[in-house]
Amino acid sequence: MGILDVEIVKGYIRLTEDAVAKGWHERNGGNFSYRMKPEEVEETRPYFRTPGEWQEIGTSVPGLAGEYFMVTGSGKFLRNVTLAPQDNFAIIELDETGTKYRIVWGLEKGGRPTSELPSHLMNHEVKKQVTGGKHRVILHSHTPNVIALTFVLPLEDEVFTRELWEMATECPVVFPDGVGVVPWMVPGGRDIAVATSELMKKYDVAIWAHHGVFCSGEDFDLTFGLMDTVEKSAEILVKVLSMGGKRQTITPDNFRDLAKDFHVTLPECFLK
Ligand code: 2HA
Ligand code: ZN
Repeated sequence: MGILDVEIVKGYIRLTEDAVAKGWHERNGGNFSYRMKPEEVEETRPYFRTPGEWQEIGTSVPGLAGEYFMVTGSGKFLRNVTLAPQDNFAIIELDETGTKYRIVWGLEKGGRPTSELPSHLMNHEVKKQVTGGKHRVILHSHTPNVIALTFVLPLEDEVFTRELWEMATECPVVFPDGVGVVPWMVPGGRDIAVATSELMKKYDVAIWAHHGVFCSGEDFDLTFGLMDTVEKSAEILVKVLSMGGKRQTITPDNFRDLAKDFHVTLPECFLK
C-alpha cells in the first residue's frame, strides 16, 4: 500500500490522463487542483514528508486557512503525471492566515505549485463559500474550440452562454447558470485571479479569452464532464460557423420548455 493506492489520488491522476487524451494540455499547458476532505488528508498523511518552508501564495485566501490541496506543478507536463506522479504534482497545506503554503508531498525533483495557484485558490475560496463547501475541484484547460471562439464572438457572458447552450440540448441542463468571460489578461497573477473568482460567484465556467477555460465542480467526474460538455459545444459551433452559420436553432421558448421539464432555472438575460 502506497499513496498511489489511495482512491482520491487515483481519481486525481485519472482526470489528468483523460484531460490529456482530449488534447487540452499541450506541453505544460493547463493545471488542476483539488481541495481535500479531512478524511482524505488523514489517508494520505502517512506518506507526507517533513514539510518544506512556508511560501507566499501571492494572494490572500483566509476562507481556505489550514486546508490541503492536490495541485499540479508549475512547468510540469500533465501527460507526465501518470508516469511519475511524485514528480509532477504536490499536496500542499495552507497556513492559518491563508497567505502561505508549504509542500507536504510530491514535486520530489523540485518545483513549486502551478503558476496559476492564485487563480485556483481564489476560485476555491469563492466556490467553497457559494456552494456551502460542495465544490472541491478546479480544472484549467487549453480547450482549442472555446479558445477559437474567443477570436470571433463578442467577449460577453450573454453571447457565449447563449451560443454554447444552442449547440447541444443538454448544455443548459449541465450549466444552467451560464458561462463568464474574462477579457485577455496577463496569466499567472493576482489580477486575473480576482477577475476569474468574481465570475465564479455566478458561474461554474470562466473562459479566459485567447487562453483557455476554468471549470469548478463537486468531484472529478462532474468537473471533467463540464469541461468536456463546454468544449464539445464549442466544437459544434466552430463547425456550424464553418459551414456558413445556423439555418435553424433552439429558440428561447424551446429553452423555457426544457427548463420546465428538466427542473432548471435559466436566467432570462440569456434568452433575450
Ligand atoms: O502553462 O496553463 O495558464 C500553465 C498554464 C498557465
Ligand atoms: Zn493556461
